[in-house]
Amino acid sequence: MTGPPDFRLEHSELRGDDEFTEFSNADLPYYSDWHGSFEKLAWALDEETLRALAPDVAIVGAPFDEGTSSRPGARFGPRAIRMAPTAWGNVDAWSIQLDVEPYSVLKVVDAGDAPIVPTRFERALRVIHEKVFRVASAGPIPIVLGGDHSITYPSAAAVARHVWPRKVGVVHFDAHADTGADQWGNLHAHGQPMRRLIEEGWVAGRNFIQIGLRGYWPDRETFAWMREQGMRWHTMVEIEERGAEAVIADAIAEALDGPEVVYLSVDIDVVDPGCAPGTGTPEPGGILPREMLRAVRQIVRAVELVGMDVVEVSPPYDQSETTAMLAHRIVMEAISALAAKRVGS
Ligand SMILES: [Mn+2]
Repeated sequence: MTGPPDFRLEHSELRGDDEFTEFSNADLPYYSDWHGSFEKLAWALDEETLRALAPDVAIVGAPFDEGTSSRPGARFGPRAIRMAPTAWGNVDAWSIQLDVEPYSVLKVVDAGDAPIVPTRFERALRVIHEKVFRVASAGPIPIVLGGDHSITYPSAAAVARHVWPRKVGVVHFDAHADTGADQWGNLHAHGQPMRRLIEEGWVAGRNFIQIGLRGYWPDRETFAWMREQGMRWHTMVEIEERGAEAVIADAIAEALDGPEVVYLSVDIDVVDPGCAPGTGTPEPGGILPREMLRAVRQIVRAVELVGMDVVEVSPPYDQSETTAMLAHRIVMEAISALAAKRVGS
């Protein structure tokens, strides 16, 4: 009698040079792109098309939520944000807030999703990095739709790599610092991206500025690590006491204390869950949508924006598409602010 077979738990992720094109569009999961572009904008799915169209801004989807620690669903974020019922898809769109017609000033395209497939965590982060790097290298400012916050590590690193040797400051809106050492042993889950960006040297700690922190995570030890890195943060309590506009002005100055350019990362959970319920790790007591939109306008007009992401929209937990609409509007305010800056309105 021979014994039972060995339990061969082999690593299932393939390794190869062609990971990016490993799957055809038809192979990608149903929630990946191809349903409709952001704002019905033209697609620019490959580098050749991007270079031919020479856009100012390109939307990129990162449908990935395997970094979540609590409620999943952010893989459906790009699709929901693209399809938010506030989309006009109208070249005449005029911003009442900024007195500008964004699409008559800027060329904006949708570069589609990074070719992510579920169950392959590391590959997902690699193809996000590659996609964002390819888009940025072709010219436009990438605006990435998450996905959970783990996508900011490959995305911000891609933008920092593109602008190198210029230094990037980060303005990061979030209820949580996302600077944890690991999450059940995983270094790249959605509670770790900011720590990896600093540890690996993509962004200097002192130019990593966080806004909206509150609640009960991370712990004291993690905040001590953040202090050692020279990180600066503005809690929700500070916003309550000083008002958002003054706090944002400080954050801009701190991010640009050295660097010339800024990457903006918006975790939708910085907004109060009463106004943005569709997210994985809600934290009561957040900012209002109008403060968020105003902050985006304030920042984008003041800095040279080189990249941006809007993350943690989880449509299965959303109500009446409220959260997807807000995320859509955050992107719209950034595009309109870029346009307003261009024409000086
Ligand atoms: Mn986050």
